Amino acid sequence: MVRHPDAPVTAPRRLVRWLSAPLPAPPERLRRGPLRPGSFPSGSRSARLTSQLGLALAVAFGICFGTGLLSHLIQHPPGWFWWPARPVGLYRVTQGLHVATGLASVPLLGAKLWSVFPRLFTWPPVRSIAHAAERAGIAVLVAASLFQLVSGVLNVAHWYAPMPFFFTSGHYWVAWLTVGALLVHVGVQLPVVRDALRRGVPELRPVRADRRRLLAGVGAAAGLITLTTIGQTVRPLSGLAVFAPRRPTTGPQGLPVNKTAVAAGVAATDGDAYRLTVIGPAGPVELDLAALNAMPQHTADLPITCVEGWSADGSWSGVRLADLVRLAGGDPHRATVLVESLERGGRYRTSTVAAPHTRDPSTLLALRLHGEPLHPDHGYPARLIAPNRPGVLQTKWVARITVREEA
Ligand SMILES: Nc1nc2c(c(=O)[nH]1)N[C@H]1C(S)=C(S)[C@@H](COP(=O)(O)O)O[C@H]1N2
Ligand SMILES: [Mo]
Repeated sequence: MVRHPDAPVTAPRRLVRWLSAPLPAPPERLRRGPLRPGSFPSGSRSARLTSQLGLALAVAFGICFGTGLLSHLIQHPPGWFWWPARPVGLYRVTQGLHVATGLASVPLLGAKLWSVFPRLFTWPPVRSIAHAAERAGIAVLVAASLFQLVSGVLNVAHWYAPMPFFFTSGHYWVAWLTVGALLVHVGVQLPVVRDALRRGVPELRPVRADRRRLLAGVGAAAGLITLTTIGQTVRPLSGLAVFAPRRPTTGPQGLPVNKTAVAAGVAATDGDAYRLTVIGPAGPVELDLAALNAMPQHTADLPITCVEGWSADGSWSGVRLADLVRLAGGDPHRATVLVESLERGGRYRTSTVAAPHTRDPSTLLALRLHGEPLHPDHGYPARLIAPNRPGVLQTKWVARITVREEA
């Protein structure tokens, strides 16, 4: 479109002009150290390298954000959200992807930051207001991305000391900040990326060789991290999971433990004195272990899938949750169930079971694992186990079940 020279300058245009008007440069004598021209002679850095790393990171961050958001919604479901009970291992896949893409992003982000590092010292530091805003946006993006990767790795490693905040909330809110800053960054840089990746753009041979070597190295690092950790959730690779904090077969009854009975303060639970209370429309029902064992028993092969990325298969048997709901006069097809633990405190002492899981025949109040009574660390005398649910919702040491009818 050709604008007539006498056409009036519109307000948005005036704003753009004002934002991109050159600001006075700082005095040249401040241009010292890394700010001097030619401070970064490395010829291996190129727009193409940065763009390719950026593309890989955008894919990894995109998957990581999507699967992370899903996990958050499953744990804190808003009214509109619905999560099915089948396929039973779906959450195992999505959460495995979340942790794997997050871990693989570590070398990708490292290489990406190296590739743009000299730009930290561009001169003049700020050319215009628009340029200042862009640089501030990048600062937010870098800080938020580093925060996400570092806090995620610390959480997987159970090292909470360096995190003076509740991990889950911090990781969740900063995820939005990261994605917002990332979208702005992609929007601004898209033309540059498109140019850099266009075929036929000449590239000096040594630059190309360096770029390929670097990409191969970063790819190998990401592959190695994946290979040595993914076995925590992909059983056939469990032998390779030397860097995974949890091996899927290490623990009592061949299953890892998240919180022990001692840590939860329930190690002294006496099976003979145990009573399960089921509260429903027909009033409260009390069941001891003999009564629970006298009910129809069912077996379900279901994984425990911890949000931290490990998962392990178990063969659980016990009473169907749907049968307990019926016993208390509820309708398992419509009922939501609140499950409460003997544990006195702790963030995971209760969980809510939505209707799709309540009515699922493989959702059990499990009394046995692999045919033996539950080990205290796995929830003796009774624990919830349901298909396609995060580990944090698989409440151990269940004491009380409250049936709530859905509208
Ligand atoms: N009451 C109670 N139940 C709980 C927890 C807890 O801290 N308290 N931890 C949960 C978490 S985070 C996971 S991953 C699973 C692990 O089950 P496991 O220890 O039997 O493998 O239990 C869940 N059930
Ligand atoms: Mo967990």
